[in-house]
Amino acid sequence: MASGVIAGLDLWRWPALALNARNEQAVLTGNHFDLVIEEVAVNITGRPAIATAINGSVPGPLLRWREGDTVTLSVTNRLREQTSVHWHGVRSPADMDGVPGLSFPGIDPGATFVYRIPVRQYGTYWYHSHSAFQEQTGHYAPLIIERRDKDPIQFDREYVIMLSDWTDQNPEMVLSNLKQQSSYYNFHQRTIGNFLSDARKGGLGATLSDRLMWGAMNMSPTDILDVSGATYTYLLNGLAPAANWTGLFKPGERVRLRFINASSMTIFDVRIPGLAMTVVQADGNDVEPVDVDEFRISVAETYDLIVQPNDWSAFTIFAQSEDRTGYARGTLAPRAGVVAAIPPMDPRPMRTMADMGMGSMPGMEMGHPSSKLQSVQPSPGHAEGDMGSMPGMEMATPKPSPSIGQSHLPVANPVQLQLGPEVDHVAETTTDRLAEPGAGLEGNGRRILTYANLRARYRGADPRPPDREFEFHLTGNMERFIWGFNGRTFSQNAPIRLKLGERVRFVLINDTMMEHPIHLHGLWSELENGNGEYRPYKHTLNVKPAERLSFLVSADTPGHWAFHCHLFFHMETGMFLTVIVS
Ligand SMILES: [Cu+2]
Repeated sequence: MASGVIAGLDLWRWPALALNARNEQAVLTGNHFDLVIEEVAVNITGRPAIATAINGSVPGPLLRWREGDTVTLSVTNRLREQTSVHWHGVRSPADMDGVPGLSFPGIDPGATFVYRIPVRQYGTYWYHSHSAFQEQTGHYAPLIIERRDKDPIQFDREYVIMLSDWTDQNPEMVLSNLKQQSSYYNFHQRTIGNFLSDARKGGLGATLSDRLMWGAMNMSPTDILDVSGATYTYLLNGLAPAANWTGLFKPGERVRLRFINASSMTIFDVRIPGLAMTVVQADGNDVEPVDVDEFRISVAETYDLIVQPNDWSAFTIFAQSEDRTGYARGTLAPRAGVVAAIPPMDPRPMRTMADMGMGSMPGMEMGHPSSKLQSVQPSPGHAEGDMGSMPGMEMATPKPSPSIGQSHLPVANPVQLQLGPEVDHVAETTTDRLAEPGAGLEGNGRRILTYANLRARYRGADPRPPDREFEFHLTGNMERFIWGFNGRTFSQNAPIRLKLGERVRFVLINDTMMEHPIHLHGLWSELENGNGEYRPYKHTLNVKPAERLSFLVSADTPGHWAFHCHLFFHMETGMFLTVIVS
């Protein structure tokens, strides 16, 4: 089934829904908030389903806090299972961070838990469950913190644009399908027809060796996102595309759009055809304005943009999933009911040898599909793997990338990766990819935001260089759908221990061929992207396949903190660590 057919079917079902869909979102302000978590009946796709809602809606109510206040939030659990609320990107005391089993017990059925948070920041954030499968079933909502000082960003009106992915399937079933067959939701596997046409274009030998190589790795270059539009409906402020969430403007106004990706598994590419966008914040922190035509927003990230529509036309907010199996859509319009064209989706990206970490290896010999997995012991300085003696792909000894350009400290915990059930692939070469737009966005003629463009508006608060460096390999076995750090899953990994007050560097090395949005709770992640003291402060860093990047952390708040991939099913299957600051 082609994605166009899927989208077409959904559109066919949606018009009736569009009539009663809600365009406006509940907003709660002040410094005390009452939230109730309960199941509600919804109809998002044309079929009735049950969602986990906050105060009866999906997404839940927008909370507006004010920097400098202390807020209290009473959260009442009316579910039959435990719940929790995690304030994503908010620097709170650890026992208010809301991750059950770390510095917080969770909220039992029938119980009310009161969060108390001194608000020490501003910007666009969101909140969501950290319990069971609740986030995937609707337990998420936006959070805006207003600046105490005058906001240097000028705008006449603002809208929150919350993107998410909805499935009528039980998420436990989605995960079980992925575990049985990781390509379950991937209808774009290459066929014999593709093979013949590729062979005509690229020659039989090249095509055959390409197929053998991917086959030897049990991988497919069409593995872009694990869960696709085959089961997901992509939502903008809780509404399906045909329901067309609409925000109004008067021509000439500066409109601030606060984009939040509250998806469980979906990375979006966002543009508003006909409008230039100026990026002014990333993950809640001001950045030097960057003019773009399009940006990629990974799961859990937020970006604030200014647009200035100057005439009486409508504009489509178009957020296509990275794998191009569907899109979320809304409209900016000078009056209700006016719509603009929906652009066609871009071509589906394909993973490349660079994504495999094979970019710099000419003449790789393939054709050893049954070669045994080798254990590898990567360490800096042991970069020249003995390639000749190892068959196929599995000899991969990761090489430290020379391209970050930072002076590297001795690694605090040298990482040893064992190929086996938890790791099916290790990138041979990992590189700095911060200036690359990402899979599917190269060469489309549009100006794409990259991480290299993000320059903080203010100098970093902690000028100290790091004392220690920690290396984290992002690893997985795609076939078995197991994900982890350093070749181990959550239960196999010991916590990372930091001393209160110390300054450290975290190095992330992506040995997989998928993006991973890595989120460190409670502490800022200062991305080392070449902007010196003007490093952007982020809470979630999207790491590309075969990418190596680093960020600095000031361990200034004690407690047990979660450090995990924000792709929901990657976290669930092991890509989760505990960081203890004491
Ligand atoms: Cu991941």
